[in-house]
Amino acid sequence: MTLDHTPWPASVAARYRAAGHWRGQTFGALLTALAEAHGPRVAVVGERDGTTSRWTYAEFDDRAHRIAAGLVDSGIRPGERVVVQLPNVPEFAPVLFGLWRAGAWPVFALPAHRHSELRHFAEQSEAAAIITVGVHERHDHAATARAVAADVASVRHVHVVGSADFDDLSATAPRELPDPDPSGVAFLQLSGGSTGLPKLIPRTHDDYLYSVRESARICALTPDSVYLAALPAAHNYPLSSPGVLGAWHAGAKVVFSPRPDADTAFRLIEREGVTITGVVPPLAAAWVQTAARTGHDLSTLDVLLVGGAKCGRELAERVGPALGVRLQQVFGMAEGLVCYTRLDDPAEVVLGTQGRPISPDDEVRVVDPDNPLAGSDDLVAPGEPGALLTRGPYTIRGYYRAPEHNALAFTPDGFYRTGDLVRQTESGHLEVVGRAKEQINRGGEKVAAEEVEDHLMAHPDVLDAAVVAVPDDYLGERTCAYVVPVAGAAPTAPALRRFIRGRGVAAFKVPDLVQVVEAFPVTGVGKTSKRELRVALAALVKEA
Ligand code: J2J
Repeated sequence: MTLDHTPWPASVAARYRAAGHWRGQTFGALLTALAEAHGPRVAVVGERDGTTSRWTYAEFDDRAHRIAAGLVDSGIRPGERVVVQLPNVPEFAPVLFGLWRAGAWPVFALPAHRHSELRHFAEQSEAAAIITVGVHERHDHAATARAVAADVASVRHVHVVGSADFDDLSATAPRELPDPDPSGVAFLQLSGGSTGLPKLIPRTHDDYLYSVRESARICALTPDSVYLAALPAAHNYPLSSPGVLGAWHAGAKVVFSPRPDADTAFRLIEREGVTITGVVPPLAAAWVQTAARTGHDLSTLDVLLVGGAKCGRELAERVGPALGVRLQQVFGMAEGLVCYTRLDDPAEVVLGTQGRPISPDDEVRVVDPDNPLAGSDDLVAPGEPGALLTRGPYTIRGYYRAPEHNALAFTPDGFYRTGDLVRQTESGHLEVVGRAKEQINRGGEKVAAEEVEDHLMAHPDVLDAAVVAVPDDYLGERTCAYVVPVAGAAPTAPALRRFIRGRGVAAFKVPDLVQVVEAFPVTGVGKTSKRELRVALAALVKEA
């Protein structure tokens, strides 16, 4: 039998259990324990359609039980996949734990995803259902979900939070359901991707709970902490680093911010006494700017995590003084490995590195950056930059249903090729110095070059396309699509951008710049040279 995912070797799993990393607890069981320990304390604050909800741990637990029972009654079986596309609404919390208690696997779509991505997730996972909202930020998510359901035969139900159907689900009488296997898959997270459509990442209860528990400890969360989910909570970073799950693990209060902008976030920080949150560098920069003129009292805010993309030294130095917080850099990935600077690290480490791994059992190898297939033995000299490989108690050994891709993305001895270029300091801290994957990091939002190229090439006027990153003061990087037209055609940049949008993709993937060129520079072997495209574009940007 071929498995859909690659488990850790039995001896390695036994070692992680013996070390106390994997404790055999499911997320459903965790919530039961939290409700017992913190029942009357507030767990969830969030707004939807102008109404604010405030649920205690006991209410959160009860809602999750009801939704689980409702899902099982609707025919959802353990191990079935359910695509979840929810913005930061309070229902995110009980839906997630309801799915876990039903034994179903959430597949985490981002609110920005559109038909093409949702359809891919549903097809790839053979999802049985989609859970979403109605109209949010002017997009009708329910309509998109229904269109996807019509396209993908496996999808039997679409549940829309806020609809009568969802109210029925949430009103089902709670009952005990069998607890799933804690060593089994709990959910599918999304990869930022570099080749084609995003890969699905199978994470287990055991491995993810370990990273969540340790993240909560490293970020010093206590029941008195208040975590603001400023970024979309389904993303691995606000979900788990330490994220909403880390906050609940500590018995803290989670506040869902409907949007990440400074005005919205600052209002909630003041109103709810937020102590900790996580943002991407462009957002940190915007918050720093707004802080100087805000009337809001941000004095409760103690820790600001910055990660998802490189936080430059200059920004790192401004964050603390401008916002009156302690900066914590975080470098993580949905595939596993997460590094933090520690709250007691010297300033030099906090300002100049992206931290060190969560676990003493995270294995990090920095290898020959010029050999894309370098193994875990091809190490660079200590302190030299190289390609980061990693293996450990919460880093996957393979993507979901992707054997060909896995053969490239993992070494034979199970290390994940992160595609990041790093330098490791003597103290073991990592500094991210670049990237060796065909991905653009647009202020923390990941764009796989090939995915956008494939969309462009579907246009009848386009012969060839190459999408590259261009430096950007605000986002760090923006996307530029180089396009070679078919003979006689003259596609324009606005038309191509419109075309991409019309194919139903997340707005952040629509190229920021489009350059129509006669031909691509080629390398010695006749391949499109993205490096030359980048150089050419840098020159163009300078001229402009
Ligand atoms: C440079 N690049 C970074 C950083 C991520 C915590 C934090 C972030 C993510 C995340 C996450 C970076 N400096 N500080 O899942 O749990 C780039 C790297 C990495 C990729 C992973 C978490 N922090 N990156 O961003 O799966 O290139 O996860 O490999 O979206 O983001 O992207 P993603």
